[in-house]
Amino acid sequence: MDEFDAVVIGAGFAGLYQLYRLRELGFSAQGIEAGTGVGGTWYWNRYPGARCDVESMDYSYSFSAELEQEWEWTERYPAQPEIERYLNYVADRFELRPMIQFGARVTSVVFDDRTGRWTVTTDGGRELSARFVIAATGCLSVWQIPDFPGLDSFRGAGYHTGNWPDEPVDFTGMRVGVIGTGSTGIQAIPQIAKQAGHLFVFQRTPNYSVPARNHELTADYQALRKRTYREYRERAKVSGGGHSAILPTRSALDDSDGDRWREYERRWQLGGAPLMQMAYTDLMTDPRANDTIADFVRAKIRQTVADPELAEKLTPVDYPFGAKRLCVDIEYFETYNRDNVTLVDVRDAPIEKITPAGIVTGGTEYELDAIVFATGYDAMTGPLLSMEVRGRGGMSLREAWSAGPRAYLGIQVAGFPNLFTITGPGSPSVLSNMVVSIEQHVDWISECLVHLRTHGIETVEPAVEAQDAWVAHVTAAADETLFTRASSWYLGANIPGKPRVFMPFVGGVGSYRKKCDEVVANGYEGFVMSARPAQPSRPAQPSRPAQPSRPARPAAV
Ligand code: NA7
Repeated sequence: MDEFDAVVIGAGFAGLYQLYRLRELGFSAQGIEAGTGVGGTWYWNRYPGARCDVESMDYSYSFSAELEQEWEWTERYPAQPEIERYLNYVADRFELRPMIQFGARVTSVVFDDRTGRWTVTTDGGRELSARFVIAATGCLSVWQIPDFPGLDSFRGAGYHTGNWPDEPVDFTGMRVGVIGTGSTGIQAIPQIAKQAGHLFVFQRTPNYSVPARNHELTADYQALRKRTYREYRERAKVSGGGHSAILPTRSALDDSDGDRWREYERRWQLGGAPLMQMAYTDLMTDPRANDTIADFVRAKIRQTVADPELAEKLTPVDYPFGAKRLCVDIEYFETYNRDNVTLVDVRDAPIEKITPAGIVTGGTEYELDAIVFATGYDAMTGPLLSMEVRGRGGMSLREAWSAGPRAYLGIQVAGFPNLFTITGPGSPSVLSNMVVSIEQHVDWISECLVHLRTHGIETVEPAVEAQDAWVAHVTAAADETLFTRASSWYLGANIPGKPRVFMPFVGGVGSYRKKCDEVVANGYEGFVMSARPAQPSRPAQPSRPAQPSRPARPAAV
């Protein structure tokens, strides 16, 4: 068996930086990546229109000042190919590629109580032994297709946006169906509409979306940002969402109707999600405040979509603005003014089945040449539970999480010593600029490993009480907001049978970082450290009685 200090699973933003840090600190490390190249999310999501909804100069590593200065971003919001190029550049520049085995998927991660080491097994049958396992598996990497009757019978081409072919797909002249109008559908629909003969959009829930106002970056702007990068990065670290948007100071209800509307309009013209979400302090906590911005976006949709009946169908009415992930688009609502686009509302008449010829809903069969499933992911827990993870005493992660994820700070799970989860459930993760949160976790984990080495400690894992308290805090924080008032993937509501638990931490990256730093300053408060692998200072048990694991999710095509 190959032996390493650490195995890092995944070679996206998180895995690459983690490998870099481990090597710099003198740990032997092996990366395992299912794709044939680096990139993670940005390797798999090659669908037309795929673009990050965080600005490029924010959505980039800060760990290397040289890298920051060398790399030239071309657009305000980076498209998938540009981010993939960036991550390839990083892999080459820091010589990370030789540390990674590509085309190998980790199937199991099993702890040996006797030796205190983990055995990591891949689908190719390779076995690795490591003291530490670091899951850099991403939050949105297990794509999901609902179990539509007849799914396999479709004669045309089927694509999930999160598993897009390497080569561009040509939809010219085709009758194409897109299922799903989340962030992904909203990005793909305008692009596919430009190519397809006819596009049918199957929408169950309309979404709030704000314009990106994407544009090329000027040399002057880049130079300015590069000169002030340090100051800017420090601001992002203590912010709410991990980017430079100025934090609001006023309640939406402090302004007159006219002033508030003008403020929303000003921000709408500038474009992007943070500016809208950061307009006022209470948009995500006070329903009256939220109504003001929801009404503004609804008015914009009605203004943009020429057919009033169609506009109503595209207007979200029954959940708060921002409670499902706010979408950022390029001419999404405008696309419905095209003659070759039809909205099929499947809220009241759900998709009944997929036939060899197309999709049936409301008794009508829509004949299609291709179906694009923009149907989302088994978010946050899915990537970890897609592997067989067994900790102390053979306890499975699936059992430990049968009532929802339980992790301390989103970094570690009681009973799973020396296993770390980058941007795991209970951390700001998907509610933040992922790169900022990833760098913070990687730095924290790396420093923890150095601490263990310096003090001759074999294992680290959370104390059950500390984990319970953190999970309760994450839930209580979410309950104080409007985030829990929508059926979203943040809550696991998109996966049949998944426990409804609000998974990310809503408290913002600044306060979360402070908490993580305090934990370290207080001697890794809440963590149990042991000099010997076989006997932890206190047995770690799952904090709730084990329940039967939920049924496996339907197999995706
Ligand atoms: P999302 O946001 O989970 O969106 C999935 C979409 O698929 C959403 O509109 C769903 O409608 C729709 N859906 C799912 N199942 C069905 C069925 N059975 N029938 C009709 N429509 C269905 O995934 P995305 O990929 O768009 O975005 C994920 C994240 O990736 C995104 O937020 C960014 O962070 C990047 P629903 O709303 O459930 O009614």
